[in-house]
Amino acid sequence: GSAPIVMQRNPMFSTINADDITKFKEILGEKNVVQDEEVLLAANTDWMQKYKGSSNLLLQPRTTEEVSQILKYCNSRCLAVVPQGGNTGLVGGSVPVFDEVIINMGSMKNIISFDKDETSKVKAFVPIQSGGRVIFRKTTRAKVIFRNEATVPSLDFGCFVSIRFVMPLDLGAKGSCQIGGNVSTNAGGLRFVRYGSLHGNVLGLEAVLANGTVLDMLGTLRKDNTGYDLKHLFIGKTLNIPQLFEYLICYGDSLSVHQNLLLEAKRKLGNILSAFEFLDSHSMDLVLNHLEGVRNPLPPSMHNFYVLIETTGSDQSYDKEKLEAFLLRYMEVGLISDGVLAQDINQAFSFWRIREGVPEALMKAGAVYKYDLSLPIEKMYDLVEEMRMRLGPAAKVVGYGHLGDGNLHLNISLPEYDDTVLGQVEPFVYEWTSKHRGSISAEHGLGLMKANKIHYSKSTESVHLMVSIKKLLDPNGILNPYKVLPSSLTS
Ligand code: 2HG
Ligand code: ZN
Repeated sequence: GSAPIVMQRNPMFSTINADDITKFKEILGEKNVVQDEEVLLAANTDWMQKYKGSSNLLLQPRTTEEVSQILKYCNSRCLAVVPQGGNTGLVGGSVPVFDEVIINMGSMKNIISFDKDETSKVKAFVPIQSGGRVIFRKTTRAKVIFRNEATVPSLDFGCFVSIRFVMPLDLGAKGSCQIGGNVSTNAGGLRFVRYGSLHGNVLGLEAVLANGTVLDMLGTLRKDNTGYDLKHLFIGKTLNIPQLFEYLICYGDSLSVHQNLLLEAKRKLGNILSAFEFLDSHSMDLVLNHLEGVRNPLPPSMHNFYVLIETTGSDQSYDKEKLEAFLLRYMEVGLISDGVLAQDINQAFSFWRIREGVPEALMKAGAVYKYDLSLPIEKMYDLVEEMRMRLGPAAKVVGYGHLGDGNLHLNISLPEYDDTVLGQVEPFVYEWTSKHRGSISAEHGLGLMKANKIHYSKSTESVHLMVSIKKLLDPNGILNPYKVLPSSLTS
């Protein structure tokens, strides 16, 4: 069953005809104009199998010039498009809603250059998925060496990482997401607490506007105050730091205790702290029940919250000692009930597997309603508890996420999608968040799911300015329609 989103196809958009296909084949060559049913079915369906489009055409450009030509043509014909990267989005932003043409960016994956001194000028082209306004340049795939300098060739992380350089972004979807999608959606992820948002980590980009205009904003200057900073995204900057990682998983009784622990971690671990993640015991149970080979490294107990702490520093024995002392000290004062320090990289991966495995376990458990909220940390878990009370035994309510960033992933798991349950969840969850001055999307974006909910987090004036910007860059609204902004204002 899919989530019901009632929406009309915008009649302004044309539908594909034989001449269009001929034109696309002229631009891209026969084999990059894909009409194969199986390929289309996969590209029409999102990772959660919740949003399904009905596009009949997928295009695979290989250069900026090709992207530009496709868009120029689509714009002149008023054909709507959806740029698609790894299609790992969680809010229905990366798949067509109706018959939009899918522009698959997977062929544009070259690393053009890597400047070992400063910045990676790695370029390829990957689309904006949910913002849908520009298509930009950046690498998509590279062999990754990360976390303790272990080589993990099977992970095609959507960004460039090499020994001694660390990409300031890591997220659960690393195996299939693409850097274009990451940057275009300003993906948050697991290291935000240390490196901050991609807005601050991207030096430049190349963008193709809806009418095919190519904007070269590929500057690599650190300081440049000439006019508006139009790029505001893209060209990743890797950080030249030796990466020695240490990991601690620990648990305790209440999340408010873990909030204190976070404050202490910021104070005591300071600049080596690189992740502070949490999951509640309900999430832990899901992972243990649904994922093979995962086990709880801590002795069985009645504790309610788990926290995974990662540090990244330059002096292994010093960093390890620091983390050990941290564990002992906070066990003594009762903030932590028990904890385990990873002894090697495999154990570290097994800790991460628990945390990163929560969304996967939820998928296996059935249907999920996902909410990705920024909330004041001290209020955060109240919402989970209220929701649990509200829904009773009809659903399993779990809370996990990036505690270090005040980002809660509230997930509601049930055997199948159920409108009655949904009616109890929404708009309650948005109202609650708005009342506490939180954000209804900390990192996943608004996509299709929350396009009409933006007012819970943004003022009318701000939304109108966003609509004006969208209209300026994409006057016909062909780029990823129905997403992000309320359709009543954009069409
Ligand atoms: C994570 O932090 C991702 O694991 C996914 O942002 C969260 O599925 C979710 O709700
Ligand atoms: Zn997350």
